[in-house]
Amino acid sequence: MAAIKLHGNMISTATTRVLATLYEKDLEAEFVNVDMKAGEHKKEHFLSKNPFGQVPAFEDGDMTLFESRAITRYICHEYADKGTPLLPPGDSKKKSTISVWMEVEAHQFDPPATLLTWELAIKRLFGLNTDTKVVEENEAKLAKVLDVYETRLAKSKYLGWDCFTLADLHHLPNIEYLMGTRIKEHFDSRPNVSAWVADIRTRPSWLKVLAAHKQ
Ligand SMILES: N[C@@H](CCC(=O)N[C@@H](CS)C(=O)NCC(=O)O)C(=O)O
Repeated sequence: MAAIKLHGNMISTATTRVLATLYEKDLEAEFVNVDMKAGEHKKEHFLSKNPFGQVPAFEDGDMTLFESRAITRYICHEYADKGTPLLPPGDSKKKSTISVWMEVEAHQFDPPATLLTWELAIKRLFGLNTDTKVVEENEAKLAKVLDVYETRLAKSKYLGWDCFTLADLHHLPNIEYLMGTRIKEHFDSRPNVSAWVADIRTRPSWLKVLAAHKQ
């Protein structure tokens, strides 16, 4: 049995963020499906791993973690010598710049992107009605974030540094959902953003996540 266990659900953006990281790092892991429809994530067994009752939870031997972005950082530090260096070594200027763009993803991109993913992609999967007011508000917020990305990506091939890092990877789950919605236009109409999206969506690690999702 693998020492690493990822407890999650393939519909969950936070789960696939961690899975993509494991694939980038060439790590063997056991995927433990959490049946969210049955409310397994709110049951005691799962709450002992994530007290907020949200997926994912992560185990590596006797270490248990939750919060997808903390888990991806842990994987990168613990397995620095394996696979892609998603947090590449360097001076404080390099590390801090990557860190800025990881924060941007978490605090500027993720809030509108997650709401749009929920309203336009996930709700539809469950036959729920879309709240058009929420969509309008968050579409405008996301467009402003993407304007900043367009400028940044004119100077740098990737967001965090000149190579693919966690700062890029963290975006993939929401981008994937949004590319199946009319929000795609906002990515396509910005040439640098569009080239970046095409690049990161075709990483072998992400294609492996998508293949696992289809199974
Ligand atoms: N900040 C957390 C968010 C986790 C999260 O929101 N998980 C969602 C699925 S993507 C969930 O479990 N939702 C069910 C719920 O909140 O009850 C992370 O990055 O791990």
